Amino acid sequence: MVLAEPLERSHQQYRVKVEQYRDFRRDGFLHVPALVPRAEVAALAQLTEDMMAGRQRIPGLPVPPPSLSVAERRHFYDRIHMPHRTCEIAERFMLHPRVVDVLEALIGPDVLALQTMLFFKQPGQAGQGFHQDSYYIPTQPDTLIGAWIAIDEADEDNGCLWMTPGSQHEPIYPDCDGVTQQGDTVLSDIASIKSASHPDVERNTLAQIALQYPRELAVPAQPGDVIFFGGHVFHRSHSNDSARPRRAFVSHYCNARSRVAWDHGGSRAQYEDAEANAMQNGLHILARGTTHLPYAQPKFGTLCAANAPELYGERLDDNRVKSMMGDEFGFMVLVPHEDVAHEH
Ligand SMILES: O=C(O)CCC(=O)C(=O)O
Repeated sequence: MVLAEPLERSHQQYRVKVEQYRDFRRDGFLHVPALVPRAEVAALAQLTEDMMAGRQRIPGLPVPPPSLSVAERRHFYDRIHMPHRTCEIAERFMLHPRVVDVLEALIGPDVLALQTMLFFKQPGQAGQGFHQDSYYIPTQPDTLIGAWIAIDEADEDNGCLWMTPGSQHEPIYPDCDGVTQQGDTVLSDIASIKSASHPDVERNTLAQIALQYPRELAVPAQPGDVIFFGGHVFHRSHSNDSARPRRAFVSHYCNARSRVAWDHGGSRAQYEDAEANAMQNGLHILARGTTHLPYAQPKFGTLCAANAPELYGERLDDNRVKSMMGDEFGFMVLVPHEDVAHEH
């Protein structure tokens, strides 16, 4: 009998410090420098070059016609959605073990991978105005988090991210302009805003709330840095006013015990039909840990909890209650509760 080789982690584990966990809770975001090796991020940069040149075809997306000039090709895409469902490279970065190490500590231990976006943001391309991600991707309970991987150096000139620290304590403001799927039809007694994500602060009325905060921070980043941000934090980016690209790969996740009705491109009816609303978790990939809810397998076989539970998933003795807690060395670790029977 041939015994299978035991699976091994491809990357050294990233250990989140208690201090970083605290920073994330205090500010609503966490910047982790050099989380993904620069050499690996080059594959994402190459993907964008290949797409713009028409060498790489992503199923379901148009290809720049050969008649376009180089400059026109650079503006052919601004961002693409959900590439992890059609492109191996995107799946690999969505499930990158070091990114998921951080997610495990911040919102885990069980992590469901929901969404991906590849931002091209070439010179002259627009930014995205103030918005809150949980408005677009609802999870119940709301445990949404984004992980923004810098492909290029990002700074104020080429349109880096800007965060409003402390705004993660705000509720979600529904958008009443009807542009997006969910609208505010069932939330008529809640203050609504208009035109979230619009770069013009006169039109995007979420800006009136966001700009009351004393600080808004630019978050410059180097290739391979990852910025994690909660689903309620106000954030935005400005247009790329430099001659350099500002590309980024962004994925969204939630705790794998949250119920997710969302699927990219789902219809409005999906949210209003009680039966359809039941659950879309089975479309999303279990990145880490375990869950009693349905989940999907990664299409291209990237190792994660769904297909390699012995490495990233079910842990020994799974009947015990466990949480991410701070240890005596100042790191976030998964700890069984020895004292669950104790009085609170
Ligand atoms: O990368 C950007 O310019 C905006 C990203 C963003 O706001 C998001 O992913 O929610």
